[in-house]
Amino acid sequence: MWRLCIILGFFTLTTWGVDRSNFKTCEQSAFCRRNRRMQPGKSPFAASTSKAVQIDSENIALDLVNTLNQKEFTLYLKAYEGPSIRVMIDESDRSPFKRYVALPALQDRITQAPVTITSQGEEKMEASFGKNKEHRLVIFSDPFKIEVYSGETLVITANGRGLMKFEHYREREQKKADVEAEVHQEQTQEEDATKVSYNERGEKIVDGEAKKVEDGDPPEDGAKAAVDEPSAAETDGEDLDGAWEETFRAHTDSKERGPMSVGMDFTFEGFDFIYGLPEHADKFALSPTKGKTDPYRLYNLDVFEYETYNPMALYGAVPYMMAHNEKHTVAMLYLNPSETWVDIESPNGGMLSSMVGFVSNQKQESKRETHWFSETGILDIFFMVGPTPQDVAKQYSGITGVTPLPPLFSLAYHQSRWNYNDQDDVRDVDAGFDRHDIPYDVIWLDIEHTQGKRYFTWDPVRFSEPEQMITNLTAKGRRMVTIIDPHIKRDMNYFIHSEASANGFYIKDKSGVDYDGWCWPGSSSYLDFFNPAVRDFWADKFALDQYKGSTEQLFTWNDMNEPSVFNGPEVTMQKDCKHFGNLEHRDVHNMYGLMLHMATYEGHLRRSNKKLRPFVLTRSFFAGSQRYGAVWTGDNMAKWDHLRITIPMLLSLSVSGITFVGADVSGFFGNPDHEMTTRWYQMATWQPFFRGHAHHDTKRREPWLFDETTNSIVKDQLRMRYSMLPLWYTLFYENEQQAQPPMRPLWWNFPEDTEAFGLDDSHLVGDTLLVRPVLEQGATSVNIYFPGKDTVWYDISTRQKFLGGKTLVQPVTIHSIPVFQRGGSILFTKERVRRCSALQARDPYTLTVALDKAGTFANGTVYMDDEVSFDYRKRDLIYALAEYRQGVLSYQLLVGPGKFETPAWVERINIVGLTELPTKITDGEKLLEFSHSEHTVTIRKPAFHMDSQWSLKLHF
Ligand code: NBV
Repeated sequence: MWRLCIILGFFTLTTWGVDRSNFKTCEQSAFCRRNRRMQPGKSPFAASTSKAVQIDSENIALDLVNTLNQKEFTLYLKAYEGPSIRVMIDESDRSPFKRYVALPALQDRITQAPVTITSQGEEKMEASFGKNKEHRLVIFSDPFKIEVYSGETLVITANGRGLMKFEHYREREQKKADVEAEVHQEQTQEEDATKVSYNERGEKIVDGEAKKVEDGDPPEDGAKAAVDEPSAAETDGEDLDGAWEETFRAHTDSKERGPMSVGMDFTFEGFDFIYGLPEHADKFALSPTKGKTDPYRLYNLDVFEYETYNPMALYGAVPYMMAHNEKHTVAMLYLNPSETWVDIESPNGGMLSSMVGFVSNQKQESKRETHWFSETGILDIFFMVGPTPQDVAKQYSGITGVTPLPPLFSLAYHQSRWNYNDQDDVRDVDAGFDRHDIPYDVIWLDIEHTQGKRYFTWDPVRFSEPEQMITNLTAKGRRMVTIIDPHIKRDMNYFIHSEASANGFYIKDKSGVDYDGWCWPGSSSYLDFFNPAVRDFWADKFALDQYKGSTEQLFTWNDMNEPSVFNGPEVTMQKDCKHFGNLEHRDVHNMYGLMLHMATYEGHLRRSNKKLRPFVLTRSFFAGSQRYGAVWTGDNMAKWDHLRITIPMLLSLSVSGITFVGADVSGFFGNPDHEMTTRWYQMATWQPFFRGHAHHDTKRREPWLFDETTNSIVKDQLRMRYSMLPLWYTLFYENEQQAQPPMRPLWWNFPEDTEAFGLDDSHLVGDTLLVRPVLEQGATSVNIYFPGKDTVWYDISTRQKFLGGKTLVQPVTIHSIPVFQRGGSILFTKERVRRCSALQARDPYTLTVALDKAGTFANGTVYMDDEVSFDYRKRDLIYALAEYRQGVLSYQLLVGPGKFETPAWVERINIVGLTELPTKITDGEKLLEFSHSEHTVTIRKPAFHMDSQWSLKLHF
């Protein structure tokens, strides 16, 4: 009963949005308080730079000491191809406790490269890295700090503000004395700020007395949030309880290993714009937090009805940050999967971010100071030195990997709902799309399709013939996805549970028995995916003879993998739970979702004997999750601010390596009106993962249920998406090859265009399209920024030309959103209307050649393969380049075709942006017919083949 009350309480209390009291503030987290209270100053750490050792050509080591307590640490330097450089700081080998290094986030084959000590002495040492040793890293001994140089430019300083903390492991008896000594030292460094706190009413508590906070007097140091029972003593750090045990609401976290936190400051030198750090429902360019809000929190949580524009934690975490200015792009990965907070400060309160034009005059002011701290683990930091966004993405992909090319159908439109009720409902929805001539590829089944929330089973009444149901869809070229969550119903008659409990495959609670938490099936246990045997066990469950009723065309959706535990602290698992390998849950929390995703992906691989490409969607993620498939932004709402936040959320993910991303269309909770539905479909048409999905309490939303106008716009949008599938598919192939995100910010391809740095309302698709969705209710016009001074842009529907480097106000109607093709690009589309992507496979292509400003040049690539298998890795594919140069349009294969065959041909070529009309167009001796309108020359049926070279010539 008490459990039911907790669950009902959780869902009813939160009817109007997130119940913030379910989630910790920094002040309610002991290690966050301890770290955030530190004041910049002289770091107590010293490095013995003169004794640094070149272990081999790829590894350097040196000792560090905490001069306050003489505790010893080791710093390792490693470099990787790309290049990137890694700094690992851990307790010295003599420590009795081995801390966790988050290796599963890294890709299997991570190629080390030389890093060489070039000078060393008492004060500092230098090491060079990079192909031509062009980059370097300088380590200063006392106080310890690190400078990272990209070429000759200082780009990142680590511990420059002396905020490094490394709470060494200590045996229990010793612990209190050690912590007391440290806290005493910190206090002597701290100033009066530590005596300041804030109570629930937002009143300032100075030396224990409450004072009203004046307007414009923001809380400092994260103290805004209320403490359970705040006392001046506690916020002063004199109370050490939090280091050994802490209580949040009804949950007490026993910390048998005591204080283990680590932290460090990183200053991005010369940068006013930093990005990344998903997942937060916040602006794309990250805002200063210090003195304003809580730090950005990275702690994977199931946040019901999340709020926009704040730094609260959400479902996933990528501790990755990118900094960009006109000359440089750099990034860092702070590889730590325990709870992490990140404070951001800008020397001038972030004013420059909003005054972009000002940036170049104020170079000396430009920097972003960040402070990262985690509950446990080591300091393990990778620096990517750029200098371009493209370089950074490649360097980062060398470490955590890329998104493997998805099967084509998964880039098409998905129709989901919690729930499609039974197999008749599935049949009707499927038929509805056909009846209304609307394309779609995949229908999804949520938790109700199972027998009592037992994953890998089917409700015997409502889904009595699953295989038939799936085969009916597959016969039309469509697919199905079912949800598979990681909480396992504790029912001995359920095969997954009986096998898992017999094998000891569950996470244990602190007393060592199988953890029992409350989730959809009721009392549930959670598989320990950190155990390789469990991942194996799980992967085998996808075999067709184990997952009864499944077929190779059934794909998977992993939800609730933060993990979500309804009666757990902050709706997740107790941190003192125990995993395989002597790990506490706190050590690996942010990676649980990744490990499930990994095991599910492996299951898909195995069931087809590694022939077919998996498709697995996950809600929770970590650095490296891109290797296993797609991510969506969880339970958003049918509200305009949620529609708006989708762009910055997906951009943050995309630049952080997680590129196959989307959000529920048109908001999971609530009932969007016609306008919002329209605007959401128009926006999502241009985002990587495109799925309509809704809560069971919402009205049904299959497109034909909308009013006539909305239905017809949505239908047009879906057809537009299908016509653009060649573009998406090519971009995802290029993403696997070159690590460039398909959905990207404007500055990615216009890195010097400062106007683009702070934009949240538009994005690029590849380097070809500029998309400016309509994000405001009732909008009749929008501001559009066209990047690139020397660039021209063509409206994809009117072909009207716009000059880059300008913001224009453009009228909009409900019928479309502004989308432009870059002058200088060639776009490949498939224009025939089909019911699903599989039916387009043999369809002809249309090429739209949008000429550059001079009207003389354009190019573009296209990719084709069998759309489902891994044969493309044997080069059975076509990757081709079309190029227009001074009147000649040529098409040549860059890779392939190998064994790949296609009858696809070119049915139309549009050339936009010619300065004069051609007198004739020829293909060798042959004359090609063409027509023209104001902006475009169109060649119909040139009948070129897509699997061989061709060219044509325009004569003027
Ligand atoms: O499985 C039910 C839902 C699902 O539809 C949604 O997409 C997930 O984000 N799930 C969360 C659990 C319940 C949410 C209230």
